[in-house]
Amino acid sequence: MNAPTEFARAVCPHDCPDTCAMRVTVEKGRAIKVAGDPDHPPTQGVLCTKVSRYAERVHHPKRLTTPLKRVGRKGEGSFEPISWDEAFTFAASRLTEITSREPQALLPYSYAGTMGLVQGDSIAQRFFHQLGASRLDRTICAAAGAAGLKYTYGASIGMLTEFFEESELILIWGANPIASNLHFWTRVQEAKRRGARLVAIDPYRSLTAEKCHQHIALRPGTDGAFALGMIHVLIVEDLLDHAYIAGHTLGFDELKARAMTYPPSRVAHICGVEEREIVDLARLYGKTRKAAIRLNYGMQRVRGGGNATRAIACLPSLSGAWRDRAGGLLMSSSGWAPVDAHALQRPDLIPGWPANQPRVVNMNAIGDALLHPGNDVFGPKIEALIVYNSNPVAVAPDSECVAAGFAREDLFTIVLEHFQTDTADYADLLLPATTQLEHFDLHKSYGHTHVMVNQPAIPPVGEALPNTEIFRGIARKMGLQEPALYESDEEVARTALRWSDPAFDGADWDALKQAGWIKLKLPDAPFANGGFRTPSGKCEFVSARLAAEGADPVPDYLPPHESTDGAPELAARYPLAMISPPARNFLNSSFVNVESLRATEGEPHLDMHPGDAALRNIGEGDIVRVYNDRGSMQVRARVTDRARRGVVVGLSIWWKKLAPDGRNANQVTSQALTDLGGSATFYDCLVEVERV
Ligand SMILES: Nc1nc2c(c(=O)[nH]1)N[C@H]1C(S)=C(S)[C@@H](COP(=O)(O)OP(=O)(O)OC[C@H]3O[C@@H](n4cnc5c(=O)[nH]c(N)nc54)[C@H](O)[C@@H]3O)O[C@H]1N2
Ligand SMILES: Nc1nc2c(c(=O)[nH]1)N[C@H]1C(S)=C(S)[C@@H](COP(=O)(O)OP(=O)(O)OC[C@H]3O[C@@H](n4cnc5c(=O)[nH]c(N)nc54)[C@H](O)[C@@H]3O)O[C@H]1N2
Ligand code: SF4
Ligand SMILES: [Mo]
Repeated sequence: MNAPTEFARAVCPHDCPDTCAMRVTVEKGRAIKVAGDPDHPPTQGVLCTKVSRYAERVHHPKRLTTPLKRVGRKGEGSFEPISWDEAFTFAASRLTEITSREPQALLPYSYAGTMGLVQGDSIAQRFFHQLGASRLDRTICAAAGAAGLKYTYGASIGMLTEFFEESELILIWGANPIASNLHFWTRVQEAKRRGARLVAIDPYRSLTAEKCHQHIALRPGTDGAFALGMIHVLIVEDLLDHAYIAGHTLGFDELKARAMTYPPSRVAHICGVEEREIVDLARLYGKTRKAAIRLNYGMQRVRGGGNATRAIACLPSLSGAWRDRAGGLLMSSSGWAPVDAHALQRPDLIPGWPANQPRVVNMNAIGDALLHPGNDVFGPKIEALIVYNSNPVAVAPDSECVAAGFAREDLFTIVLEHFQTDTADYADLLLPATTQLEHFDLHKSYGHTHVMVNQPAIPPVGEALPNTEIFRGIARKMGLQEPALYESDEEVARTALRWSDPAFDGADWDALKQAGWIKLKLPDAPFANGGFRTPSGKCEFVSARLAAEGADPVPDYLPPHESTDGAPELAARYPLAMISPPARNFLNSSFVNVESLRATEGEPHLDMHPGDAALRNIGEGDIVRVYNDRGSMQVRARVTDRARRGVVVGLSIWWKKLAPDGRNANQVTSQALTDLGGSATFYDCLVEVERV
């Protein structure tokens, strides 16, 4: 007899702009199929390949199913099962001992393993705040771009994704949507059918770039110069919307003065492209009414990422593209959602807040923070670390240093995970967390403008618990009394949104819960009549806030830390610029352990231009060593002109222990930060490559 089949509605939790609605087929308490919800407009019934395999991940034989306590050496990954009561007691006694001496000796480390507002940073943040622990600056991905948008538009807001279908010109800039923003690519396909021209700006001929009409393969980290060159042409050839500039922007004269120092001849030299590529694109852009820019995070993982974002963000305000709903720019839509971060995370629980502000550790410098404690830069030594929703030993830059930090015998580390990742190997206490199919959550999106509710579809696998419940369990054993720590997941979700915001159009929590999602009510062309969220209400070419912080108020080009201009001596020793953008079948380091997806990616590769390969006597399929002063890894070379001359590309992020040599691309990346936002500089990395 067939078991009864149930269907549940869920939301894809992954760090992806698409935030799909999922329908889960459940039989006998197991998820047997996960599919895209045909009723959800952004999802259109389709999931990407990875998440179509979500059931395989949820019911993977290697899911963590009980709490585990370390028995072997640090990093060895040997554990024995213990009960939840023992786990909570152990965690509470160690954390009480450490934080009663020095609260800031405890540091959270988390990112976007789930984008859910509840399982992401609600009870967890309240817990750390209540203890007065160190705070983490969550900067590993998008902080430079977010800062660029904040100083220019006032928030992470931009065009509405659906109207790209009507655009006549789409610049796909530092973005690879076929791999990392699939549902946006569907819109682009529609625009193409209607006659739009597609231009990719990317050092690599990505899956997306090869499908565009034109591909401009500039050097990594030179986008700021490219944009200033375009601005130069727009000004010199008077392809400007003077009325828009006069009414809705601030600082045109200062921007003009800056752009005049970037004639196309100079820019061509900086970017390693032809002069006419800049001039022709600027002309086409300036003359097309419905000109849209899909800017994405690939271009801001370099020293000048914040300034480059600002320079590019000026373009639609110069041309007046904002006047049409199919014109403008989208980097992130996350700022449209009226989320009440204060209510979610309760910084007021910090003892002595707001006078007492515990130190902030930038997550990109976790290696240095763990290894070089006690100096002025990092304050008190970090003695306890709780990692959740992240896999830093694989994903954080300068991995040699990160792993050495995690290996400290005097560091007490708790890891909340689905699997025994590279990071979990270093845990003292490894706690099994539920997946999205097993817990409740609330989501906004950074690629569309729906707010969505995730309902649990199946009971927890093994003894797994939601992150929220794990933090409540530790708090209870520590004797913490604060009621905010013990609110239920749904209570947390209910207070997470500012319902009075006009974008909710009178809807409330019950309406959202009932419907599963709400589309925010926003104008089709958000800045057609100005209305930016900056202090001036204008698009700020010149930023008084930046000036007040002692930074350059006008966007400029900053050469990469690691480049001939930025560090000539280093560039002489390490002449190749390495970028390591996401592989299509992984999601950061998630899914690397799903066998079918790993099989599709094959093995770690390095794409290298035939000219660069010949110089080093490297042939297709050779095993090569990629190295610099920070470390090295071995991968298989693919000799291909997908990589431009001088650039090597290693699609990422492999679990180290599932790579043939036990290493990954972050062996060579650096802890240096961006100009604005303190973001990571993964694509600002010089290496040399040799045949093994
Ligand atoms: N399949 C899949 N999807 C994902 C992810 C994943 O791992 N796998 N990760 C998710 C996450 S966390 C994020 S942040 C997004 C990332 O997705 P995107 O925001 O699209 O960013 P990246 O994929 O890092 O880079 C996009 C493109 O930028 C190019 N690029 C690198 N350096 C430069 C540069 O200096 N200038 C320019 N113009 N281009 C450059 C890269 O070659 C790449 O093709 O994707 C999300 N979606
Ligand atoms: N070389 C290189 N390095 C990079 C990048 C790159 O392009 N190149 N990209 C960077 C970027 S953009 C980002 S965003 C970061 C991403 O780095 P991370 O945010 O660390 O992302 P993942 O590697 O996917 O690891 C997320 C982990 O969270 C776990 N997880 C998921 N859901 C839950 C949950 O509900 N509870 C708990 N406890 N755990 C959960 C997953 O099992 C997974 O192991 O990596 C960065 N690192
Ligand atoms: S990873 Fe992105 S495209 Fe894939 S299902 Fe999730 S939200 Fe959709
Ligand atoms: Mo990211």
